[in-house]
Amino acid sequence: METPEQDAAHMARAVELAGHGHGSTSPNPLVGCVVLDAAGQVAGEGFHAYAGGPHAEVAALARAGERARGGTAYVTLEPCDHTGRTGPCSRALLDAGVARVVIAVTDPNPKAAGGAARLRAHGVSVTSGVLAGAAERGNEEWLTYARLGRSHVTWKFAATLDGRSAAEDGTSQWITSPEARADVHRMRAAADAIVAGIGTVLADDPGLTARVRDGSGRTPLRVVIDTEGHTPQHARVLDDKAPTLVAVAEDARTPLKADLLRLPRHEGGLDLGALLRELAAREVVGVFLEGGPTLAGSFVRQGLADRVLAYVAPALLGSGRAALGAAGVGTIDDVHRLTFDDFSLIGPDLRLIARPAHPSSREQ
Ligand code: AOF
Ligand code: ZN
Repeated sequence: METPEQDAAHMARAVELAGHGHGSTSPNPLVGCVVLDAAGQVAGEGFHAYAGGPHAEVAALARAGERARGGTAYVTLEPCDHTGRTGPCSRALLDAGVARVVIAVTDPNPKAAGGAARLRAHGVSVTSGVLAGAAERGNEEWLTYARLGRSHVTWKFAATLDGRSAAEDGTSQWITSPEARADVHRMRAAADAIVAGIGTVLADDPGLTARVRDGSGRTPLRVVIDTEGHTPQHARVLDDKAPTLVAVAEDARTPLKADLLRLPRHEGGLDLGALLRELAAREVVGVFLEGGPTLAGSFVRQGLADRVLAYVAPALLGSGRAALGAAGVGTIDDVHRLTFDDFSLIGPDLRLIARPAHPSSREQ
């Protein structure tokens, strides 16, 4: 049997493989798998590439062939035990004669879970929880969606070093570099939906489209948070380049001709939890929240900003609009504490990824 160090190393590779599916598996998870032969040599690797395609285990077993017999499989998510778009991976692992299965994270999807128990019942040795933290982070959007029944939110902003997203006169173009903006496009294209508030639509008339290059023909859904239904009929966000949903209050009186999503009011705006549950029902796993600060403040206040993606330019404004509007903090005790997950230089700018110190999606 492999040592805990070997388990961690092979699972780290499985987590890396899972990431290859980033942006193309929705509404399914990112999953990676490494299969060792009985002698402990890597016999096959696989990952889940697109919904409806082979699961990671099946892809890795296909590469391993007969060498899987008596071997060990490392999977970032508990193998499924159901027949959905494809057959059960528990069965595929048993048929291949795998002797040991190492799992990072338990499958929260009640329709598919049960693979670990099935494997154990058939005499396979099962180890769970290996490198669970890394596997959780790699698949956080889908895990939030599957556990909480709502879409996961990445709030993106660009700001100067002193945290400002626009100058005093409202001008805000090109705070960050072309390299940072290209990175934003990549991150945005991996989302299932792009969300903006009516303030941003009225001020900037953004198209909110993303250049998706995975060949799937997929275009992220555009969502405007527009409590009273004030989106101009000629706004670019209503053009035919991508589908658009305009979220308005249940009782909003609006002449707008668009796909309207009526939601309960909440604290002067809309109930954003209800929005994210409605989006999840439409198989939106991850949303990319852009603009503006008022809407972002509402998401933060309602505890619904799961990940913060900040592009910080080495520049100072000293006055002008803050990146984040009121977020329900009156005193320092109420501060929203985050932890940094990652930082990198993108051109001259700094990219920071942070998440709430007490995330809502993590199992307690
Ligand atoms: C995947 N890829 O590698 C694994 C999954 O839609 P289906 O029938 O393909 O089943 C999707 C469910 O299967 C998914 O929600 C998850 O619970 C489980 N495991 N899914 O798409 C994979 N291992
Ligand atoms: Zn499966």
